[in-house]
Amino acid sequence: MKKALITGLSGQDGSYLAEFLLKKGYKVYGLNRRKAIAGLDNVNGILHNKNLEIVEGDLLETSRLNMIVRDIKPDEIYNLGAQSFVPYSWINPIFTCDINSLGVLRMLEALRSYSPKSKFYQASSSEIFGKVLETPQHELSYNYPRSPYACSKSFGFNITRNYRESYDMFACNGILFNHESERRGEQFVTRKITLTVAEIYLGISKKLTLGNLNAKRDWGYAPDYVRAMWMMMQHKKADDYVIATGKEHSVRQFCEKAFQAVDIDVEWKGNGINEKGINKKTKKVIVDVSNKFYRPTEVDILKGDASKAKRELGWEPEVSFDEMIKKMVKNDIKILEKDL
Ligand code: NAP
Ligand code: F7E
Repeated sequence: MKKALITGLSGQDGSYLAEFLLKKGYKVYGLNRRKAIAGLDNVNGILHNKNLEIVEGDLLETSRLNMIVRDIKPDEIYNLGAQSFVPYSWINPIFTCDINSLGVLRMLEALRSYSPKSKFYQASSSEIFGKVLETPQHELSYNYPRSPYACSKSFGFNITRNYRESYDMFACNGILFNHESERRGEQFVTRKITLTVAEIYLGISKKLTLGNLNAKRDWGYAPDYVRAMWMMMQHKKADDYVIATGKEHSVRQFCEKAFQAVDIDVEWKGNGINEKGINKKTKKVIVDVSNKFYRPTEVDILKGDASKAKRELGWEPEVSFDEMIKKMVKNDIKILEKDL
């Protein structure tokens, strides 16, 4: 039976990946850091699976990581653990880099010392392209990070490639563009929108307040993206791959689609901080803009070129942008209705 270690088990991707690997017959070890309240909601459905083992540990703690890798000697390690919220990386930049940069290096060093044959996947990010110099972005596009988070991920990307080349380790980077789902954290813009749309639909909230409506992202569906992680690890040689849909949408367009999912049409009036989204039927303001959600430096547009992953791995996304939004809104309505 193959053994996989996942850091970031409790997160969006970690939980989907654990389900995916359990279905494939893996023994899965999930790294989990201690919290006052368990916080394992995303993996509730698989917690009692005998092939899932929770391993206590933290990407900040070198000796514990060494011990885990030495004792388990996993066939595959998926390093998904991270401080993943971009705005928080300006509030706590050193903490962010300790987890997202040094955490990667700690894992690679643990592997090099105690399990050099383990395959390693690093959760790299389209944020490394930041202030893009070409569109769409591919594996060799220039890195121009625009936040401490993006800088930390750029280090993680580079050190993974360097260990692959220096020590002949099977270490690959998945450069994943934004991917969302029903399990997306509530602070990220997509989930914030679908949850507030569900609240407005149910009469719990009146208005959605956002930041930069013009920002454009290449949004895909998370379960499609964890499948790509596994495919990279089964490839004959380790490499770096962009995973993306190749289509970009603005935050404003995401909002329109989410409201359409509950039969509300939005029309826009004004610009920048004064822009408002108005319910066409009732004429009430249902979206406004606040400075609070703007960032010191913004990533205006991201759009990925996943042709290498399609050609070499045979990967294709299955769930469309529209389908994903409908799933997210529907699920948020279901969650809220339980408490009504
Ligand atoms: P997420 O939902 O925020 O999950 C992050 C995970 O990391 C959580 O399980 C969290 O555990 C864990 N973690 C945080 N600090 C840790 C530490 N010090 N030690 C060990 N684990 C720690 O993120 P996601 O969306 O699933 O993303 C997975 C990975 O892909 C992340 O590395 C992210 O940066 C990267 N990524 C995400 C996207 C995207 O669009 N989703 C795109 C590109 C790259 P707690 O429950 O304890 O907080
Ligand atoms: O912001 C704009 C915001 O926080 C998307 C992480 O998974 O993907 C994610 O990072 C855009 C930005 O994600 C609000 O300014 C407007 O331009 O959902 P987000 P992100 O920063 O793209 C990458 C690939 C990762 O690697 C990260 O880990 O939306 N925006 N108004 C807003 N964003 C938020 N959060 N909240 C707003 O109210």
